[in-house]
Formats: sequence, structure tokens, C-alpha cells
Amino acid sequence: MFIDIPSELEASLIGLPLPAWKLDGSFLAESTMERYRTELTAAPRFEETAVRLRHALTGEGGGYAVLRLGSLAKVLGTGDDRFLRLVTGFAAEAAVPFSPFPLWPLWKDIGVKVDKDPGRASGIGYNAFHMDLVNATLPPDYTTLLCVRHDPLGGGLSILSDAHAAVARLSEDSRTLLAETAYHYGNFFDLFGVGEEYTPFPILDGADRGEGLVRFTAKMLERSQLGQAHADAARELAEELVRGQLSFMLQPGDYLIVNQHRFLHGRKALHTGQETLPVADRRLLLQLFLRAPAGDGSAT
Ligand SMILES: O=C(O)CCC(=O)C(=O)O
Ligand SMILES: [Fe+2]
Repeated sequence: MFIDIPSELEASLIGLPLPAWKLDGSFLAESTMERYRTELTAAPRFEETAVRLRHALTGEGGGYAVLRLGSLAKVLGTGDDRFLRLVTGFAAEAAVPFSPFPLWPLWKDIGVKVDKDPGRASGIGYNAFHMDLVNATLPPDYTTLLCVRHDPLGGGLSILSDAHAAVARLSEDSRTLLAETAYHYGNFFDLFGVGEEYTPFPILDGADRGEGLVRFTAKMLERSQLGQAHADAARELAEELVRGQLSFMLQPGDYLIVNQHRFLHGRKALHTGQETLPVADRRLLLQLFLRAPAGDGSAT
């Protein structure tokens, strides 16, 4: 599921004049989507790369992709607007970029804060398997992470697990418990484009026959009060997710896109000694969410 960019495409993307994007509410404006697509499709071998990307995300056995944009990042600079516009253009080939957080820009920084709750996005600890915005009625169809810098000390591997495969390995009794509306997690306020707060919710949200959402975050095991039987079933699921996990280190310029209908994600702990690193040298990811247009097939 790692997708390299053909060198002739890379070469032509470097000079591509993508304008600054516009937003329509919290969504990338249609006019920007069209403009980016027009410019990008004129580049050699772009279309075939976009097809490979969509296939990796929604094809049989797929559910995530890592676009390797490291050489482009090196030439343009990972923090450069031109680079971020290109990545936004690739994202828009998968689905519509948007920001659920009213006060945040389209791309949200995930840096490293040594004094933050370690299991959180910018903490230094293990960030256990989860779906982003698990307690919204309409979680983003895709969550995406662009690596600006990896942990120079060597920690912070990304982890992914096929949610339906993990569910399929559970007992019938556990699946029955997971399908009950008995789970809850976290807060919800002022979010755009993700529906309403959903609490309590079933983990298997129409997902018992290999479809629908596996609405799960392993963080609920510690942070939410759950009944014993429901908690045990959720813990079994967490264990199966770990059993089936794959892990890899994102490199600068790598762009991970996760189909939340199929895969759950997380991150291993950063290496010890983060406090010895200047903030500007620490791991930095940028996060963006995507909404699939209705009926495009990515909802299964
Ligand atoms: O730090 C990472 O690699 C993942 C962060 C994450 O999953 C999140 O912020 O939702
Ligand atoms: Fe996440």
C-alpha cells in the first residue's frame, strides 16, 4: 500500500502553479477542487497514480495508502505552501478535504509536547488503536497524516489494523456484546461536518457482516466507565487489533491516508528522551480529514 510517485510526475509537480485553496464553510471549495484537479491531471502519469491511490483505499483488501512524496518535500520543503497544496490536491483525489474543528485551519499540527497526556495526539506515549471522532454520528471517512519530521530518536511508529478482520476473529458472544449500544467515549462540542454526538454507541455499527463502521477506540477501556461484559468484549477486540497490526515509520514527505470504514490506526510511543530535543527537531505530523461523496463506494 506504499505508492511511489513516478519520476516524470514528480518533476512536473515541482513547478505546478497551484493557487492558495479556498474553503466553503469547513470544506475545501468546489472551485479549488476543480482547479487543482485540472492542473494535476495535466501532469504526466497523474491519473494512473490517482487510480492506484483510490484502489488502495477502496479496492478489495485495501483500506489505507502511504503516498511517498519525500523527494517533492525535499525540493519544495515540507512546510512550504506549494508542497501542502500538492498534498491537498492528492487528498482531493480520494475525497473532499474538510476541517471538523471550527477554529483550526484545514491542516492541523500534531507536534510533541512532553507535558501533555502521553496517549493523546501530541503526547509522547502509546496512542492505542482508535477511530478519529469515534463519538460522532458521521466520523470522517478518511483520516490522513502527513509526516513533516519523524522522531529523530527512532520512536513513534504508525500502527494500523484491519478492523473487520479483527472482529471476524472474535467469538459470536463477543460480537453480540459489541453490537449493543453500550459504549461511550470522550466529549463532543462545536464540530462541523461530522453529524451529531453519538452516545452511547455500538462498536459494531452495522459492522457484523464485514461492513459498516467498527466504532472503536482502545482508549475507552481506561477512560470510560463500561459494564464488565461489554468492557471484556472491547478488550478482546483491542487484543485482536494488536495481533493483526502492521507498523511502519513514516518518513518526511510520506502521506498516510486511512479509510476509517476499514482500518483503525494509532502510534507507538515516541522514544524516551524527547525532553532533550529542541521542539523544532521533534516529530511533526499534519492531519487532515476527508469526506467521501455519498455513494462512491468507500462506505463499505
Ligand atoms: O501520532 C500519530 O501518529 C497518530 C496521531 C493520531 O492518531 C491522532 O491524532 O488522531
Ligand atoms: Fe487518530
